[in-house]
Amino acid sequence: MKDIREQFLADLAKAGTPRDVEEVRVRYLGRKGSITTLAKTTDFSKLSPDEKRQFGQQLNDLKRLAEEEIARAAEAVKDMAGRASQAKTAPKLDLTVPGTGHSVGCLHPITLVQMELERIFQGMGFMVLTGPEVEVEHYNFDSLNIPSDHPARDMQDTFWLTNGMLMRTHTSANQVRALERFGAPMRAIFPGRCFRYEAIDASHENTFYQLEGLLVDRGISVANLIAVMKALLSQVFHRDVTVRLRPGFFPFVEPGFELDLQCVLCGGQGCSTCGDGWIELIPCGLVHPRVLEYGGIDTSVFSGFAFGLGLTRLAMMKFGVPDIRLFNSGDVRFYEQFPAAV
Ligand code: FA5
Repeated sequence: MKDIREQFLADLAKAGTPRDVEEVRVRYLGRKGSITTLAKTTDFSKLSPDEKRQFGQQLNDLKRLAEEEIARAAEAVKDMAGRASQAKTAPKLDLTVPGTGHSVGCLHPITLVQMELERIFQGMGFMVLTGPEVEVEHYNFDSLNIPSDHPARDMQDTFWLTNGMLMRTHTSANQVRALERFGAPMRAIFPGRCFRYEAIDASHENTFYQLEGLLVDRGISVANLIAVMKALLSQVFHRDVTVRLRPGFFPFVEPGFELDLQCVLCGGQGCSTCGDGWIELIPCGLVHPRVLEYGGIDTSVFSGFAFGLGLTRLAMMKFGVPDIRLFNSGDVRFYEQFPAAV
């Protein structure tokens, strides 16, 4: 029994896999295993009662030891096998490999300029409002003194929806909406996306941003309009820029102007972005009385000015972007070049 015990422990110590352990179990505790055979083949009748008791107890002890040791060994090799297969599939840790780092998102350059303008206009007491991008004809055209037979409609090629609505062609569509809602006096800006069926080039997109401004109060004149435009441009560019004001026609203003910015890319020499050295930036004028009336405003008391700043074009000039198509390109290498805030 002593020999069997020692041999059993030695065999078990060598068992390194679940299969080895099972083999040892069969060899000692199986039907023909040495411990089982010893119990079966011992002729108890030849033993004295004392010897019987002693032998029986030792045999039981050996059996229990064998069972316990096999159970323990089976657990141990199972753990080892699990760890080994995990180690095979787990990625190896190489501390010398350069880290991947986190890529930090950044604000879109148009968002940066929009936020800056909102700050500037809020400083002058303007509300920041928004309106729908899918608009009804009334607010985009008719209430702005552009009836359906007016040639001015041709100036803005439009995406019509099958239900008669349209993708707004300009943020001026917000004017009468706001007048109806807030009345006069009021001052607000409306940044947002506009859509036109355009031939695309370096300075024209089919989807671009404008920032509309509307101020209605008592005794508003062109002098107020020019003062606000000057305050705006000096704060946006943080330096002197050359502008020119020339007459411009829009049915919803009277008189109407075009405020052009001398191209900051070529210094006014003329380039592929501006053409003749000037960028049309802020059409503006005094709000046409008919528009005020559409908004329910008493024109004998109130007058106002409005402007429709090309936000995308302003971002081009501010950051020196030569091609408008880059803004909608989705190219991260372009976006990454802008500051986190302005
Ligand atoms: C208008 O959209 C008028 N609603 C502006 C206005 C508002 C006039 C209030 C008077 C009073 P215009 O079509 O010119 O006007 O567009 C205004 C500005 O939007 C342009 O000066 C230009 O900077 C920008 N813009 C127009 N079309 C595009 C385009 N396809 N791509 C990029 N920017 C454009």
